[in-house]
Amino acid sequence: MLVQVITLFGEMFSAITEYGVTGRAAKNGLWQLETINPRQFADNRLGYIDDRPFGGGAGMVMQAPPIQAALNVAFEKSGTKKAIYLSPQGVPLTHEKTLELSKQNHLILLCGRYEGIDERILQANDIEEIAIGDFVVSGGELPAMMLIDAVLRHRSQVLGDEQSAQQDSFCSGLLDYPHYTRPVEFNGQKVPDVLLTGNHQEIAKWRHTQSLLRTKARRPDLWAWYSLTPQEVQLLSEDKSNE
Ligand code: 4G4
Repeated sequence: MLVQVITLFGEMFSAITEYGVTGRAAKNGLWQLETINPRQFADNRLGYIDDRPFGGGAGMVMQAPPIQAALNVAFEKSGTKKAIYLSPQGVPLTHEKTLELSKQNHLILLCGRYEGIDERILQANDIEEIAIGDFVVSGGELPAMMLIDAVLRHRSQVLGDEQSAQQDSFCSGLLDYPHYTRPVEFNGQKVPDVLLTGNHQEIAKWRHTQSLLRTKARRPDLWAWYSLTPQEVQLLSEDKSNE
């Protein structure tokens, strides 16, 4: 997969090209990053690509011409004409969207700084505006890295264990269950007994119940849409903590 990112701060992306599972996947040639700095298309020797907003107000706006030039470089090389703009005004990113994007061979991401980019870029191109959450950060780079990481996790060779992406939270529409490892006792807290029994069926039932209880408690939005199977209704009715 070729991921092209239009950014003023390409160096930041070493966080995903050099570390962890995404870093190993890059080293193994499973994906490739190309950053394009719109500064190289500035109309001035100092490389400024921002200007004051028409209509006044605080902050600066990224100018359309250097962004369009950078997009054109990405379009040219990848043979695609679609791009994604990470912005607080975007449609919220979901598990389903990351899965859909993981089936593409190319991704082009546009990272805004200052107050964002000139709106005419969004009108003149096939650009999907995506938000990773209802909060604002200083630039689109961190959101872009989160999107890339989430997308790469769906590609089968990226995670060592083929099963883990499937087992991840959200595949089922439920939050993940709690995890424990050695030691058996820490700070006076013991690992739940059932996990030490070796009874795989009981362990699976306990984990499933924990996922249900957590989702109900923490994510009423997900819970409202979740339709319980008869077995799940049974699991919840058997759980002592849910009376
Ligand atoms: C576009 C417009 C994305 C991009 C304005 C980007 C949060 C998200 C940015 C800005 C972002 C998100 C600097 C206000 C960069 N913040 N939730 N910041 N701002 O996905």
